[in-house]
Parts: sequence; structure tokens; C-alpha cells
Amino acid sequence: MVELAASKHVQFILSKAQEKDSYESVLMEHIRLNGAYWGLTTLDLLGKLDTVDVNEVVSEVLQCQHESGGFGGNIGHDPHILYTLSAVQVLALFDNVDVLDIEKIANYVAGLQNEDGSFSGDIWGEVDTRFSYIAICCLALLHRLDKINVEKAVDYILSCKNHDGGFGCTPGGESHAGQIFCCVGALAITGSLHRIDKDLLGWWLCERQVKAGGLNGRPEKLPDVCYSWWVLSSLIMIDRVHWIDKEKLAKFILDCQDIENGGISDRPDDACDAYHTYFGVAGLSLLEYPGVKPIDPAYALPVDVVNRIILGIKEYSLV
Ligand code: GRG
Repeated sequence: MVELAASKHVQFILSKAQEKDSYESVLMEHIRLNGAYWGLTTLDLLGKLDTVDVNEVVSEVLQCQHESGGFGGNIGHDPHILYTLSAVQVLALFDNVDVLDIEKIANYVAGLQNEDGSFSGDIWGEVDTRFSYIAICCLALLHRLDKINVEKAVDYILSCKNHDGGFGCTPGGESHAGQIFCCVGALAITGSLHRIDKDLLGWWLCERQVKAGGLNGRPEKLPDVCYSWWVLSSLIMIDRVHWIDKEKLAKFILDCQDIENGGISDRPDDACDAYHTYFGVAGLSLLEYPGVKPIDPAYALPVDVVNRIILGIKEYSLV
């Protein structure tokens, strides 16, 4: 099996962060903060977070904050719950959550909860189980889950459960692995996983593995490296990860690397990008690939970061 070209991927991520005028960086401009979360978490998983200047990152993140308390995808952009989570995640990586006005952010997120327990992404009102996960994950990282009605939030998520065991964006929406991660992640964080049929969901998830070893996001679709995260993290959270062939999946991810220039793509021989590089490395982390730090399947952050924030456990180096 080809090995993980870790140092090439670090170079790839660092070079993407420097690009300002490329076609890709212009396309990514509105989601810069989300891209920062992908890139910086990749660096942390590969043990290279110290290659970036913390003060520069913190200052850029803070400039994306809006007076409402929420964060935009870039400086001067409108706030959205997704970029608000990205901001908290990035600062969590650097153990810098304290620089935030936690109360203000928590009020912004809590203000997006609707009467039925669902969450909107921003003031324009689109509702999606992605936003339920984001709100719950963000508030848990800020220790402010008490700001929302957790019971209603959980009931809403459960109302998006389908007969096949999966979850969709809204009640009756088609099951999709991305939405399943969001619903299972939110249920895991709120201690509500006992309310789902793990065997039924486990079957749907393990059937996502195709002959080549990769995972797809729903039936009859092509495999994509990013589902190594969305599917695998869900299987781990419901304790059914042994239902897929882990070795074949690791090989699929490794076959999607650009060994010469770094980066990971959706499928072998396609163009690499930061999104697939992150979810490929995160997938390998879930597969316990040597040299990659363990990642928490619910919070989507390195385990040591989650231990520090949620459990208050600090890891000390003896060297
Ligand atoms: C902190 C990890 C983390 C996530 C934050 C934004 C979010 C919460 C979750 C997104 C979950 C999601 C819906 C992922 C799927 C993304 C994706 C590859 C969508 C593509 O959908 P289609 O229909 O692709 O274009 P398929 O593969 O079905 O053909």
C-alpha cells in the first residue's frame, strides 16, 4: 500500500493559505474561515500546527466577527452559523477560545433556534439539520448548551429520521451521509444516541462502501474521499465501524493522494483541494493511521483539543 505523503500535504495546505489571486482562492473567498478550519486542523492532525503564526490567525478570525456576535466567512461578510463554528474551532485548536466574547457568540447561536427546536443558518431563515449540529457543537465547545432548548433540538433532529435509519436536511428529506454525521454528532454531544436504531443506521452506512473500497454519500453514487469522514465518524459514534473493510478504505484514501505535489482529491487522479485533503487525513485519523493524531468523531477536532476544552484535561510534554 502507498504511504501517507504527510510532509507534502503540509506543504500543500501551507501553499493554499498563501494563495491570494488564484482561481481557486477567489472561489473560496466567501468560505475562507471554513477553509481555515480545514487547513489548520489538517496541520494539527499531522503535528505541524506550530508552522503557523498564532497571532496572525487569531487577528484574522476576530476581524470576521459581526456586531451580532456571529462570524462571516471572510472580513466584511455577513454572519452565518457555519463560520461562527469555524471561528470557535480554529481558536480551540490554538487554545485561544478565551479571547472570544463567549456570551455574545452564544447569544447569536441561541437566537437562531426556532420554536420547533430546529436551527436557521442565519437571519434569512434556511433550516437544515447541519445547523442543528453546528449550534450544538459550537455551544458545547463554549460550555453554553444551557442557552438553548436541548430537548426540543433533539426532538427536531429525531423528526428528520427516515425509515431506512438515516437522516435528511428536514423532516422527510432523503437520507444523506453528510446529514447523518450532523444528526448523529448532535445526538452524541447531547447524550441522546440511545434514541436511534443503531443496527438499522449501521446497515445503511456500511452499504456506502463500494468495491474500490471508498465510501459514497447515498445509494448509487460515486465514492468520494470526504465520505471517509461523514460515514466513518458516524459508524464510530454508533459503534458499528467494524462493519466496513477499514484496510480497503485506507487504501482508497491513499490512492487519492498527489504524491508529488501534495494534497488529496475526491477520487484517484482528480485535482486535489484543501477540503478533500482535510477529510482524507481526518478519515485516516479515524482509521488510526500511524503518525496521524486521533480526531474526535463528534466534535471534528483533534482528541487532545476536545479533552482540553470539554474535559479540562491538559496534556503536558515531558521534552
Ligand atoms: C465541523 C466537520 C464539520 C462540519 C460542520 C457543514 C457541516 C457541519 C456539515 C456538512 C454535512 C454535509 C451535508 C456534507 C456533504 C457534503 C457533500 C459532499 C455534498 C455533496 O452532495 P451531492 O448530492 O453529492 O452533490 P453526492 O455525493 O450525493 O453525489
